[in-house]
Amino acid sequence: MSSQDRTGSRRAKFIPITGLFIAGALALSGCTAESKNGWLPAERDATNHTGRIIDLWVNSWITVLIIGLITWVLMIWCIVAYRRRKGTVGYPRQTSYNLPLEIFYVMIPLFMVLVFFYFTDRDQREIDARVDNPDVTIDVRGKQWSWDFNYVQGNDVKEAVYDSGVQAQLDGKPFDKSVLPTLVLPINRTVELELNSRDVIHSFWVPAFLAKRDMVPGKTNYINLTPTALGTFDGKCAELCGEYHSEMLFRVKVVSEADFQAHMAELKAKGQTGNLGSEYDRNPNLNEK
Ligand SMILES: [Cu+2]
Repeated sequence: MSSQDRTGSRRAKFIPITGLFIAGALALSGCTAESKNGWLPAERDATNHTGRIIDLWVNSWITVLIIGLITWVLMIWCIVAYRRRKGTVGYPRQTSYNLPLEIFYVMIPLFMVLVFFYFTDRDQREIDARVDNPDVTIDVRGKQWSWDFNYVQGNDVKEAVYDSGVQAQLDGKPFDKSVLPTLVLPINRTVELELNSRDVIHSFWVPAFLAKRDMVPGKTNYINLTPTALGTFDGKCAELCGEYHSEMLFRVKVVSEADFQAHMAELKAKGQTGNLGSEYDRNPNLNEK
């Protein structure tokens, strides 16, 4: 067999293998509901932000996979095409200082980082923008190890009311989620959550909303969103905050406007009027106003 034939048969083998690899990658990334969401724990329409976050995540992955594929193919090609052949002696030709090539491989990654930066920054601004005059303002206070939800008087809250939670009891027995403190939100209304802590650093996290933000003593952080799907979602503290951190659970219930008003009336009927504000914070140094 001549050397030309050998190269030909090798190439004939290499192409189907590469094809198989690409087809396999595409099949694995097939279009299940989970893969369309980039395996994030959220539906596109949970809030006004979730679609945007899912798009940023999925498109970033598609981009890096394409870049990865090009890089891997080039690497494998170099390894195969320039491998040491039988009968070769000594070192291969040593090269250095290829200025155009060096500029090329500095500029391309820099360009990619800037593109990622641009889209991340654009979406983050959009997500973090505070709405003027939100329909519902809720002062959420994290405490070791539960939550207080203060519905602050405003457009959709006729009278200030509160709900105060106690920590979940995770003792290994089947756990009844209905006893968890529940943040009730009306669908399609603008919501501002004022995130505060009564003691140590906590973190407000609702996976289904793709929203998580630290609650720092003495500082108010904000989450602005509009829930756009009815449902009940799990929430938890996402910052190790002491012995019973894992029991610092809550739920978010997105309900109709009528059900929201019914919940406000229910809290009022229980006598839970007014708000449990910073006067109940545990760190006295932070209460100086
Ligand atoms: Cu916590």
